Amino acid sequence: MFSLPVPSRRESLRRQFTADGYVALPGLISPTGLAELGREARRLEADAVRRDFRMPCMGDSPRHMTTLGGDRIARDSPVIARLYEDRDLMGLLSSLLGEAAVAVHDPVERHVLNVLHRPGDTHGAHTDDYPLALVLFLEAPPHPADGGLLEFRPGRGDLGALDGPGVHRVHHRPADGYLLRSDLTAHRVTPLGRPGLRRTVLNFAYTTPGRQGATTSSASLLYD
Ligand SMILES: O=C(O)CCC(=O)C(=O)O
Ligand SMILES: [Fe+2]
Repeated sequence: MFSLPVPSRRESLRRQFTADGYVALPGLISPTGLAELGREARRLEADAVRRDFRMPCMGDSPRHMTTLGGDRIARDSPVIARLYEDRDLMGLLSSLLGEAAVAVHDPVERHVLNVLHRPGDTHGAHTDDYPLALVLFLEAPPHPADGGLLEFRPGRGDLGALDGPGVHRVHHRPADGYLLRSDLTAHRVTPLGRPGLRRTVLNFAYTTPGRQGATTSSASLLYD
């Protein structure tokens, strides 16, 4: 399912991750994995819920997207639930973090599906409850000018930093992944620019030993 970076590349990826709180993992999903996860996501999307609101605990930043929480995903997609606990994948994440990465206990937040599919759809500014977000791209707008870009500000957890200098803006393609130090790095997804675009991701959240429990109400508002 995954084409994991070879061990000899991991030290330089770890250094990038430590420096920026972000590391790109292009082509992380194998071609057969992308086909299978795409089928799973299309099936799951039928039960996903449209969300249009502002997130009170995240500076009233906008959410315009369709989501499905992890408890529903685990029930309806054993493939994704198994993949989340893949030993080789968690080994990679541990080596990039420089300490053990472990599964999140909360069944809602451990793996979620986020679909942006209407013009203006956006996942507004926030930080996550858990330290690691592995985001897997199943669909993405073809061109950076179409929107759906990840914006983040290395080393800054305050959401206002996203409107200042030093913001990184990244385009991803289907089958790409990235790892984000998501509790300490303010991030958001820019609005889709025109009709006909879709951006579908799975977000796998991981934590460190002994650190469990949500710190904000944001996940319950977005996924319950
Ligand atoms: O879709 C993305 O690239 C970011 C997702 C995200 O930030 C989240 O699910 O918390
Ligand atoms: Fe996030």
